[in-house]
Amino acid sequence: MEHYYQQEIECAPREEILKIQDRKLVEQVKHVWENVPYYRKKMEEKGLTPDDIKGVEDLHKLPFLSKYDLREAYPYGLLGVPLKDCVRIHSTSGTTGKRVVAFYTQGDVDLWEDCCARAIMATGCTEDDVCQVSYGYGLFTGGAGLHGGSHKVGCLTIPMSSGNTERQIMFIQDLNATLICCTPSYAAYLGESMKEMGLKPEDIPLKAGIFGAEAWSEEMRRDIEKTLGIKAFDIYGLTELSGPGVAFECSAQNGMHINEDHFIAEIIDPETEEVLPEGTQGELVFTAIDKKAFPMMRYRTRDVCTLHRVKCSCGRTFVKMEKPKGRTDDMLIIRGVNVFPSQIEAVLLENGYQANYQIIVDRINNNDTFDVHVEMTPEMFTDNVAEISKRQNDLVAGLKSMLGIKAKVTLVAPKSITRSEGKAVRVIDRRKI
Ligand code: DLL
Repeated sequence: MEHYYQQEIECAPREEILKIQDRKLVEQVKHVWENVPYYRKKMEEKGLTPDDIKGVEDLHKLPFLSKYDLREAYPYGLLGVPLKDCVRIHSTSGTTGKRVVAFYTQGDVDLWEDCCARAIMATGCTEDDVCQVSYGYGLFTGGAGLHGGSHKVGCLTIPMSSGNTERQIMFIQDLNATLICCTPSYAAYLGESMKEMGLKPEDIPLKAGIFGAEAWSEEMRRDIEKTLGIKAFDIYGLTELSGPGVAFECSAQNGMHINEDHFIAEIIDPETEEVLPEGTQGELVFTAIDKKAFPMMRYRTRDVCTLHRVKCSCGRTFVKMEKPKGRTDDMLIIRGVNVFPSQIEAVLLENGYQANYQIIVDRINNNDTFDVHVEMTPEMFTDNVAEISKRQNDLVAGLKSMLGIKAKVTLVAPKSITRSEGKAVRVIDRRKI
């Protein structure tokens, strides 16, 4: 049986959702025009006033916002309400430059937690479940978002945060956690640690997991489902748009429903900025139509993705986004070829490896070098040189057929690549371009 948190809206006919979007967009444009001088100036530069935006069909006229604008307006320049009306901030996990600081009113927190509650119930979990939140708590939105959603559903919530893997497993067992929320790379690491402790999937009570905050492949999903004995669901979001829960996966497990009563999605060509038809791959752009403290208009996410409006077996009518392929700023251009870490990951998992790898790119004598370090699993670990060499060659061939270019593959010992409790670091780009 499919469970919903807000069935009426999640399954509303398209026309009804469009009407809601039209109304909210018009209101939001007025709100931003009156309260965010930074964006008003952008509209004026395009010769626009709020009267020009009568509904979703006029969305394409509005100016974009990007990371650049957030940096320029840091910290208060995009605030849509007086600071005294804000109750919370969160911040991105980025390591370079100024971080993004996002503000929330109580109403903004409320709608964000609703989105996370929808994601939790779409996994089949209800108030009868025990939800272990193993995303980081703090400035990162993962912990707070899923924690709030779990409360709204009425789950017994374990606010674990990330780290201390043995205690994570002990709590799952002792407190009967049935749902776990963390990054997919940490879920894979939990599986690995369980194996080492001699635990089998049937020894733990987990039945579902909600994994997001970084790109992960279908192969990795199958791997996690097998080692933890659960169903693994994707969840998408970003700090600028509140956090996790902008989109979430349902029982169909083939793409994430975007919460269209709160966010309008578009796909654009990142070069020409032209809006592309549904079904075409491009950069995902979001307009938040409810959020008042940090109202993002046509925000360029840099995530590369495709949208599909299809009838879903779960009954939800919200448009679906595919798993993001990567980010435009994550995409490596090696010897002129576009390479996403997720493509490399898919080849590794197909060949029986786990997602423990690192991509090292450099430029020597004007030529790009492309090295992939891959951990052997404990089962395949050997000192037989001929066998290692065969395995390496197989991976070189697999990567060549996926990417069209040759990589140097080095197999390394199990556990030699540093594990991450949050988002994994997959790429080291040493090129000085
Ligand atoms: O990662 C929010 C989040 C927390 C999402 C927990 C899901 C679960 P930021 O730190 O601002 O926010 O990073 C946002 O992470 O633009 C994507 O590039 C990437 N990302 C988030 N979810 C997914 C996903 C949180 N399911 C950036 N698949 C986004 C692929 C994802 N990439």
